[in-house]
Amino acid sequence: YRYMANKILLVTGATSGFGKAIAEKFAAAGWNCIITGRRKEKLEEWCNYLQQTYGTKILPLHFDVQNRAETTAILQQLPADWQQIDVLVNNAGLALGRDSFDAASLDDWDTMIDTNLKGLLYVSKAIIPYMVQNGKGHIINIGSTAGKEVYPNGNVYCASKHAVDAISKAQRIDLLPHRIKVTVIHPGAAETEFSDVRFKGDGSKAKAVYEGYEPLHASDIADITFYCATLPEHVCINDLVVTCTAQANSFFTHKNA
Ligand code: NDP
Ligand code: 8X3
Repeated sequence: YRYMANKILLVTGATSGFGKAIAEKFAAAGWNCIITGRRKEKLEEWCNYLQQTYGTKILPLHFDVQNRAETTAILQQLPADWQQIDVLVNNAGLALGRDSFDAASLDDWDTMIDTNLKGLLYVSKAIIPYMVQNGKGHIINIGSTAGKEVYPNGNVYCASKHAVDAISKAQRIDLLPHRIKVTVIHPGAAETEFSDVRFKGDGSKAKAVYEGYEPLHASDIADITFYCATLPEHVCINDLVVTCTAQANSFFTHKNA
């Protein structure tokens, strides 16, 4: 691919999984990257690795997307040479628990809504003015197959990802006059820290999710995100569902016995 200097990516949730791989893919292609996450040490470690390995500029910003005041203050005051953001990837997100609607915890629901939905809104609202100012931009939201179908015990996680789908459609309509592209990528099962987080550190439960088939890798989503981000100016992939070959949808994965 073309080596692209002076392009700027902002990806949220870059301390792990998709976000980490996305930052690496873009840095390897010469992009300068703003990477974010709550875990400061992991963020700084990844920042140093990317800078040393690829020689591009990396700006690590450490905040919790659930915190509206902090998220807004940090993102509204980006250093002048970081304001020409070409691509924003709204990736930070999580599932917590896989419990039936009557048994699930309200705290888990709050956290998922505050992160997957409200966090995405706070970040978008802070970054869109730069894109408007620049006269162009590209927002890539990470949804999920859980944003296309509701599966048993998926309740509020699925709802939060359906909301990401709806918000992506809304952004696409309303931001059209500013030449801002909006893409939503809906991945199926991928082995990241996702299930460790969902099952709150129960490693065997997390591992079982990916047994008997080859799930997506974080690098697959990074490659696809990069492809979407580097199409010609007049081309926009609006909505993309991607699963591993063994998975048909939220309900059906062909597992070896
Ligand atoms: P990981 O758990 O590996 O990564 C999640 C990232 O989000 C971490 O970098 C984490 O950073 C960040 N994050 C979580 N909460 C917050 C917060 N409150 N503030 C800031 N950053 C936060 O999971 P994935 O890479 O798999 O998940 C990335 C996205 O992809 C999520 O939106 C997820 O819902 C979605 N997805 C995942 C799929 C999968 O099967 N893995 C499939 C479909 C969609 P830190 O903890 O340092 O804050
Ligand atoms: C993550 C994939 O199927 O666990 O969004 O919801 S799934």
